[in-house]
Amino acid sequence: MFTGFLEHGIIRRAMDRGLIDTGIINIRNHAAGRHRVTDDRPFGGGDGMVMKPEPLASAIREAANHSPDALTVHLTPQGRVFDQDTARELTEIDHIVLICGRYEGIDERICETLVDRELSIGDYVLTGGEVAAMVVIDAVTRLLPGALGGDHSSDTDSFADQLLAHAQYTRPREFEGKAVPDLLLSGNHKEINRWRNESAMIRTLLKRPDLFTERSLTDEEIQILKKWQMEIGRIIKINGPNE
Ligand code: 9D3
Repeated sequence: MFTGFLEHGIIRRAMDRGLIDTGIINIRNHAAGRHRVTDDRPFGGGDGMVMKPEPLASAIREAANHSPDALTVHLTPQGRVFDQDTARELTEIDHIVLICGRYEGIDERICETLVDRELSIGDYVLTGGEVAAMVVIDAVTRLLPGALGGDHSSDTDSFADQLLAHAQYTRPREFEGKAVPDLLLSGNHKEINRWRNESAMIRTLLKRPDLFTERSLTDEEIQILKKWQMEIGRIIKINGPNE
């Protein structure tokens, strides 16, 4: 599951540049017996299977051999939801062991003794923790200095990235009868910047208004909202309710 993800794009480049290093431990190699069983029926009965503690403990200890001071993170639906702040936090940590569960979950004694932190990636049900681990690796890696190449450092200033991105266009200037906004072809970078800020504000307002509750507004942003407020006010005045 991990190799395709690790072998392409920005993650691959971050590996090549030595910004990150990854290792994958297959729990099956830590399971005993001819059948290499890693799961068992839950004490107390019920549906589904639980991951046995011994192979998990052995696998986590192998990981700890590679990086003794690692933070162990269990990907689980019961974890706190992973967000951009958490991604930023994790960039400060040198070694992370990501534990990916299968089945209904892992034996609670592992959670108590070998897990430092629990993370979920959102309120939907996956089949296991691997995709969640890749989400964490992806979001953290792209924040590491040098990962994106060029100067994307604006990404780390936490203000700009709390809004949605502005609308984007590339060639051709006209596509299936739809033209690119003239202003973007004007070469007036001050105007273009203003347009982009306005686009970002209005898209956020329409598509993700919840994002505004997380941050305060700059003077420019207040001006943009007031302009639209006036525009909307005018429409209501002209077309407003019939008596
Ligand atoms: C019957 C209760 N289920 C919880 C909703 C059990 C269960 C479902 C799915 C237990 C584990 C899983 C597999 N999911 C993950 O391992 C997982 C996950 C997820 O399902 N959603 C969001 N984030 C994550 S991180 C790991």
